[in-house]
Amino acid sequence: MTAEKKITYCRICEPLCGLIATVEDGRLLSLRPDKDHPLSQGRACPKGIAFSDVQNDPDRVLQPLRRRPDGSFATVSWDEALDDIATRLGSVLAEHGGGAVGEYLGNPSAFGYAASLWSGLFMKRIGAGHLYSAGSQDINSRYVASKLLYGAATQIPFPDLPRTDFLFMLGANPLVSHGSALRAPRVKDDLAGIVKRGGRVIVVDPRHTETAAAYEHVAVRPDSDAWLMLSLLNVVFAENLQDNLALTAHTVGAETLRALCADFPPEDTAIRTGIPAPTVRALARDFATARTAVAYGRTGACLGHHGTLVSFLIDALNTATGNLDRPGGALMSHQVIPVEQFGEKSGAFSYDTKTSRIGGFPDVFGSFPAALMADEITTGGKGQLRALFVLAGNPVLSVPNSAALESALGELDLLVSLDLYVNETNRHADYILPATTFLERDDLPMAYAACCPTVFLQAAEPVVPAYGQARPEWEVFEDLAERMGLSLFATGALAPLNAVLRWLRRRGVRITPQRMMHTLLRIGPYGDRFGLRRGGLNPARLRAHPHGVVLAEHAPHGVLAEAVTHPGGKVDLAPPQIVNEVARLGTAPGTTVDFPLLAIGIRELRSQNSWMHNSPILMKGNRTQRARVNPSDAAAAGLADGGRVRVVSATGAIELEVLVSDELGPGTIAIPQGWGHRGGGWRLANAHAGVNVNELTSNRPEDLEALAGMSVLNGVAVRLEPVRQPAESPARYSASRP
Ligand SMILES: Nc1nc2c(c(=O)[nH]1)N[C@H]1C(S)=C(S)[C@@H](COP(=O)(O)OP(=O)(O)OC[C@H]3O[C@@H](n4cnc5c(=O)[nH]c(N)nc54)[C@H](O)[C@@H]3O)O[C@H]1N2
Ligand SMILES: Nc1nc2c(c(=O)[nH]1)N[C@H]1C(S)=C(S)[C@@H](COP(=O)(O)OP(=O)(O)OC[C@H]3O[C@@H](n4cnc5c(=O)[nH]c(N)nc54)[C@H](O)[C@@H]3O)O[C@H]1N2
Ligand code: SF4
Ligand SMILES: [Mo]
Repeated sequence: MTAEKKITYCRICEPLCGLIATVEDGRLLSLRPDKDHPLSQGRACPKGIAFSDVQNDPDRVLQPLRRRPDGSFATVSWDEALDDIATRLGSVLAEHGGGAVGEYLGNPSAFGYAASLWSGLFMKRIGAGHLYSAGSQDINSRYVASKLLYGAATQIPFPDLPRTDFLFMLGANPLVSHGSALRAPRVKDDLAGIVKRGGRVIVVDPRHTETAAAYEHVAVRPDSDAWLMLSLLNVVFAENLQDNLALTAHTVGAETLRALCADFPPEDTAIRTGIPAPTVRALARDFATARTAVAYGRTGACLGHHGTLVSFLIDALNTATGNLDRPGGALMSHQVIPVEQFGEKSGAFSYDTKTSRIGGFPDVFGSFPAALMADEITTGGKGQLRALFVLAGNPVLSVPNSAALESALGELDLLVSLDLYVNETNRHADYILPATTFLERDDLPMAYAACCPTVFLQAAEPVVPAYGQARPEWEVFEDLAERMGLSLFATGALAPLNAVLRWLRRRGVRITPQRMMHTLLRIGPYGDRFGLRRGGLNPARLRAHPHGVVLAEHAPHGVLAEAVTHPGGKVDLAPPQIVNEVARLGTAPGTTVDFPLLAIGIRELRSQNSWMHNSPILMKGNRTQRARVNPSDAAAAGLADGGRVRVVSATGAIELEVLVSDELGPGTIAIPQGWGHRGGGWRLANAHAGVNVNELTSNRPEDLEALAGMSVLNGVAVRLEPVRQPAESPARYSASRP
C-alpha cells in the first residue's frame, strides 16, 4: 500500500496546530505542520512533530494490564479486566456507597470531548464523591475568578492579540508554552505584530524568560502579583484614569474596589513585589491611556497563594480601564459548540455548592483540590476514598507532596488508570487500560478553544486505527456501566439536553459522545439548525473542510450582557470573597529564616508536563534538569555551576544539578517540573529520571489557596544546601534506547 496524507490537528497543547499525518498500512510514518491550516499556517512545535514517537512508542501500553502481587504487570483481555473492575467497584459501592469512589482527570483529557463527558456521566450515575483534576494545579483559580466576576465560571476573557496596542502579560511564557487559555498558534508572530504596530508587550515574571527577553521585562518577586495588581488599580483610581462610562454601564462594586485598592499605593507594595513605585505608576498610566490595552495572566498568575484574587484583579484592571469586551482589549470567550453554555445552565460548572470532607474547600465544577487526594485516601470515616479512576493523568508527579500521594495509593481497594504508558502513578494501579491516542480518535475542540481571537472550527477524524487493543476511554465507561447494569442517561446531569436526547432515542439513535457533540454543533450559534439555517455548520460541512472553517475573522465584542449571568447582568467588581481575600493579604514576605528563598517552576520547550520524556526526538542533546540559581544565592550557599544542590522545603527535599544564572533575581530559584521518572514503562524517561519538584510542594489544607483550593506551586519557600559527595553522576541521554 502506498503512503497517504491525512489532515488532522495536534492535541498536545492549546493552539491545536494543524498537522499532516503520513500513514501507511494503518501505521503512522510521520507528522508535519499543515501549511494550509488557516490559523497555524505551517507552524508546529517540536512536541507536535515528535508525537510520532509517542504514537509508535514500543513502550506504549497496547493491552490491558493487571498488576500482580509482586508489582509486575500481566496482560489480560478486556473482558477479564472489565469484569473484574465492575465486580470490585460493585463491592465498594455496595459496602461504602458512591461517596467512596473517585476520578482524577489529567490534562490530556481536556483535548478531547468524549472521555471527560462519558466518565463524568458514569461518575454522576454512581454518585461518586471524589472528583479531582489537573485544574487545581493549573486553572481553577481563573474559573473561580470568572464565577465571581461574571457568574459564569467558564467565561474566560482572552487578549485580542491581533488588535491590541498594549499587552500586559503576567505569569505566562507563550514563546515556550505557546499560549494557554488563549488559542493563538502563531503567538510569536502575534506578539511581534503588536510591537511592529507601535504597541508594547510587558512581561511580568520573576524569571527573565524567553518571552521576557524578547519584550519589556518587569521582574516581580514570586507570589506578589496581588500587591502589584492592587497597586496598578490604586494608581488608575487615584489619578482618575478609570473609564467611568464603562464602570457605570457594566459593573457593580466599583466604589468598593476603589476603596480596597486605596490601601495599596505602589510606594507601600514595592518592598513586597520588588518593583519600584515609579515603574508601577508609569505602567498604570501607560496601560490606562493606551488606545487599547489588555492584561492577561496564566499559570504564573494562578499558582500562588492568592491565585483567584490575582486572576480577578487582572480582569478588574481590564474592566476599570474600559478594555473589557472591546476590540484590542479582552474579548469574552466564544464557543462554536455551546458545550459550556449547556454546562453552565445545567449547573455542571458549579462553584461552592458543596465542600470537601477534608479542609472544607468549595467545589469547582463538582471537583475538589487534587492536593487533598492523599489525605482523602488515608483518613477513615464516611466518604473515605477507596476506589479511584485516573484518566490521562500522572498525579504522582503533578500534585503537591507527591510522596504522600504515592504512598497513599497503595491503600486504595481499587485503582484503575486509562493511559498510554505505565507512568509513576499507575505503576501502583490494579489495572492499566490502554487508551487511544488523539490520532486514533475523532475530535472537536472544546474548553480553551473558545479563547481564540478568530472564530474557527476544525473537526478531526481518526488518522490511524487504534493500535493493539487500545480503546477510546468513553467506550470503557459505557462498557463498565453496561456490565454493572447501569444506564448512563438516568441522571439529571444532562437535564438541559434531555429534550434532544429523548428526540434522538425516539428515533432509535444510539447516544454517543459524537452524536451529542454534533447535535450541539448544529443547534449552536453557527449550526445549520438541522436544515433551518442554510450554510450553517454540520458534520458534512466540516468533513468538506478538513483544514477547518474560519467563521469570523474576529471574535465578537459588545457581548458582555449575554456573557454575564449574574442577576442584573453586571460584572461584580467587589464580591465578598474578594473583599475578604484582600483583607487577608498579610505583610509576611513568604520566606522564613529556615527557608529564605522562593522556588518557582519552569516549563520546557521539549517537555509536555511529565509525559513526553520517552521521545528520542525530544530527548536529544544531553538534556538534564537543573535548578537555576542567581550568582549571589549560589555564592551564599557555597554552590558552583554544574555542582549539585539539595533543595529543602518544609515538605521535602530533592537533589539536582545547579545552573548558576542571572535570569533570576536574588532570592528566587527556578526548577523545571514534570521530572522524577520511575514509571514502570517509559524506559528512556526513566533513564533521564530527574527529580520531582512536587516533593517540595505542600498538600496541607492550610497551605492551599483559599478560594479555589489551588495548589501553591510557585513561591515555595526553600533553602539550598551544597551536596559535597555526588551520589552518582547525572544520567545523560545516549543515542540508543536503554
Ligand atoms: N510543581 C508544579 N507542578 C505542576 C505544574 C507546575 O507548574 N508546577 N503544572 C501543573 C499543570 S499546569 C498541569 S496541566 C498538570 C498536569 O498534570 P497531569 O495531567 O496529572 O499529568 P501529565 O504529566 O500531563 O500526564 C498526563 C498523562 O496522560 C497520558 N496521556 C496522554 N495522552 C493521553 C490520551 O489521549 N488519553 C489517555 N487516557 N492518556 C493520555 C500521558 O501518558 C500521561 O501519563 O501538572 C501540574 N503540576
Ligand atoms: N513546551 C511546553 N508547552 C506547554 C507545556 C509544557 O509542559 N511544555 N504545558 C502546557 C500546560 S499544561 C499549560 S497549563 C500551559 C501554561 O502556559 P504558561 O502559563 O504560559 O506557561 P509557563 O511557562 O509555565 O509560564 C508561567 C510563567 O509564570 C512565571 N511565574 C512563576 N511564578 C510567578 C509569579 O509568582 N508571578 C508571576 N508574575 N509569574 C510567575 C514563570 O516564571 C513562567 O515564566 O503551557 C502548556 N504548554
Ligand atoms: S504548539 Fe502545542 S498544539 Fe502546536 S504543535 Fe506544539 S504541541 Fe502541538
Ligand atoms: Mo496545565
